[in-house]
Amino acid sequence: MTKPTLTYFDIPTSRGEECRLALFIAGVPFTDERLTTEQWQARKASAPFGALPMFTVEGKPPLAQSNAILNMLGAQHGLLPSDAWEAARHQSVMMAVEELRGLLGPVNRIKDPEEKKKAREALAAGPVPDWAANIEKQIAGPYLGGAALSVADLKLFVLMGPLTTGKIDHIKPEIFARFPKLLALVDAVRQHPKVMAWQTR
Ligand SMILES: N[C@@H](CCC(=O)N[C@@H](CS)C(=O)NCC(=O)O)C(=O)O
Repeated sequence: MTKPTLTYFDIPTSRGEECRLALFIAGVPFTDERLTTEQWQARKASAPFGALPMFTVEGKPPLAQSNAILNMLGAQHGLLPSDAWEAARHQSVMMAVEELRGLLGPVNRIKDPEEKKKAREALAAGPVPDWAANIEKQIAGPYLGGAALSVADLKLFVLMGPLTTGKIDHIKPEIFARFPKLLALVDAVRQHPKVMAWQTR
């Protein structure tokens, strides 16, 4: 059996990074395939939904959609609760991460700096803190479900890392000060020994 392959771009962020983190933490040996834009354009038509990440396991067609990949890895490797209701609650948070990405993504692609600033400030004034307030209510602490790390924690961490460290212009990290559980979750994942090992490998 050959190793599974996680295909994404060579960037330490977003949907591919959360899948790589899950694989690394689960201890699954995998081929970390990183495509250039040109390589991706040549393969885009063959991806199930024309987007990355994509997870390929011998004998099966490629699996796409970050949440589907994370759900499968989580269920296989103890990174999702075994209780079906609690697992579904974790999945609802992962879907909420995708909803926020759906708001942030189009703004990231705005070319005009003034227009981008205005759009980001508008998100920071309402939709982003409203989203964070809903997530805050879901967190048991330190992780989403309590003491056990899950794929939903990894997804929240990958999304929130840049937002809480001022890496997204015009979205000030201070807007998250009202959400101590969310900040503590991000810190707990950042300090997890395997997350640190992945980031310093
Ligand atoms: N819902 C999908 C979204 C996938 C997606 O938008 N991927 C982006 C990168 S994060 C992509 O492949 N962009 C390049 C393209 O669409 O050609 C998921 O969660 O995996």
